[in-house]
Amino acid sequence: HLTSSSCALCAGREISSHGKDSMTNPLFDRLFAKHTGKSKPFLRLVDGTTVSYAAFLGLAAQIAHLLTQSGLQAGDRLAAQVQKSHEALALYAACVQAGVVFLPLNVAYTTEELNYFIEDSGARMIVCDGKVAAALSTIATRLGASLETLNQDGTGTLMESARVMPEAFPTVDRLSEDLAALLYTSGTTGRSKGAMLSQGNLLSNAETLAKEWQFTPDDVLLHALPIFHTHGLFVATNVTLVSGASMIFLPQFNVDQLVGLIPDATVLMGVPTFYTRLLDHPQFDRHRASGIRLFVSGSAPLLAETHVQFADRTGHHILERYGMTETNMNTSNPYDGERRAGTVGLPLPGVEVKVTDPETGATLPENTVGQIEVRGPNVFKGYWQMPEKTAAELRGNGFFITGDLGKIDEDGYVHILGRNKDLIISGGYNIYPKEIELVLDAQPGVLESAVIGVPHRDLGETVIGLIVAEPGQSPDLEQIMEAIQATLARFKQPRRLIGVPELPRNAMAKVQKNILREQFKDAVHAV
Ligand code: MCA
Ligand code: AMP
Repeated sequence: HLTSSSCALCAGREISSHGKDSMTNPLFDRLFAKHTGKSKPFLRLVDGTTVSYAAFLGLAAQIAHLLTQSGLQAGDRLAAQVQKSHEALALYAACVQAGVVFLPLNVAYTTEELNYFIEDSGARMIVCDGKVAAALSTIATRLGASLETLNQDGTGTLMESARVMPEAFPTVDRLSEDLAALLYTSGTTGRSKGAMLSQGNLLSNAETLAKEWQFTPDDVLLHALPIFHTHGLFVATNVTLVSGASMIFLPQFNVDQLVGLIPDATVLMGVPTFYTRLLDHPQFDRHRASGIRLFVSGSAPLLAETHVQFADRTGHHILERYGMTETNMNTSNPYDGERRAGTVGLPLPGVEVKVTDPETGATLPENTVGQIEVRGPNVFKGYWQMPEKTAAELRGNGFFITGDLGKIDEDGYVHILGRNKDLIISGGYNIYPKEIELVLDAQPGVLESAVIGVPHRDLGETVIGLIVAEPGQSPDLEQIMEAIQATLARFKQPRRLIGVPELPRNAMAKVQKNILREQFKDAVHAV
């Protein structure tokens, strides 16, 4: 071993010997602490004001004080359903600094959905918008959890209490394998599973992506994604932080706003809907896009046609990558080199990808379709308190069975060609049919239902529900639509319900969704 100043592995880090890292909280140190005192803007907000790295870290420290003073300890869960704001992002940083496990929740979730996540995770603190505080107070009381409010404009009890705290906080010790976040993903049984992500999972992926995508402190990322999912929170934000770049931080996606701001940015990350909407915008052209060095797409398949149209319009080849909540990012098209339309590129450094036979688990040769499995430092620690589900998907040898079907071509590019799991991806949001079918089946007059995804020009896929009536009944489909509003988040609600006499089944009595998808492929036309 060389001295740390001359050793490439140790460059820039305080390391006494390899494997023995003197850093106390690797994720906080590598993402946040190294920016302490920097006056450089970290965020540019929609009103044009900026938040420097120093100010952001001061805010995070104040919140971290509040968390610990409220009794939260390392490893405790904090569930947050809050609108996108710089304070909401500082809450994430505060959790990392205080060693608290961050559990971000989609703002579209209903109270019923939230109750499940809060209860299942055993959250010790809930942070929500003031508008839903009353609805969540019952569960908070039952669990003995604190309840704080944070509104989109930064008002609410969280910041009221935090603002009087010191702007420096003694970072809580955490190890690389300690949990940093719990992100819920739905499941084929209809019961959501909490994916346990460690500090090391998040840090390794952020460092790999920043290097692969050649991020520098000069980059300005145009951030229009939500911050309660992997894409907006870990891919976009962590990569920016690890490279000391900055972000234009928009409260939500708005195509006119995006077109206006694109000339101020160097990178855009989005789901395919971002790119189809940009292509539909008359003012979006080569000139507007000329300052951008990298357009990234992920979370759902980008049609090869969109890739080609975008290249024709702007001269840019969108870089498509592939990831999951459980794994962060697995593959990416190359920054330098061919970005192959219709593929998700090559395995990231340190990540192994293989295609296996779903029956035997044997590795298949190139260009043969099978299930995609991944292994690497990015792969999660398992599902929260669900050892059987973890064992079913995460092999003892570390390979995670993704549920995606695909092949690896002769040049090593991964092609995703279908799903072994019953999943719909609408505008980048994942929807598990089983969860919706359970709600539909419980409606009066409904014998059974099947929920499928059908092609949608704007969202990629959209949800429809096929309803079989109980004998002699004719359920009111409009009433059913109304009844499900309180239970299911808006994005999960079927855009159409259609009555059918029966569902096609195979010899094993399993509903043949492929037949239904074909039969109803034109059931919903793009708005
Ligand atoms: C909004 N609505 C939706 C969706 N979004 N319905 C279905 N699918 C959606 N994705 C509802 C709204 O509630 C509204 O309901 C109606 O549809 C019209 O909304 P619209 O104004 O068109 O929507 P929008 O606000 O413009 O949002 C569309 C969007 C947004 C920009 C595509 O959904 C979005 O930001 N998606 C990104 C999701 C994401 O970050 N995914 C990453 C997950 P009403 O009819 O009542 O008005 S992480 C992941 O997948 C892995 C790890 C990965 O690889 O990244
Ligand atoms: P999530 O559960 O939100 O983490 O979504 C993960 C799923 O999104 C993956 O298992 C894939 O099915 C899908 N996905 C993510 N990125 C891509 C992509 N670039 N192309 C196709 N599917 C993708």
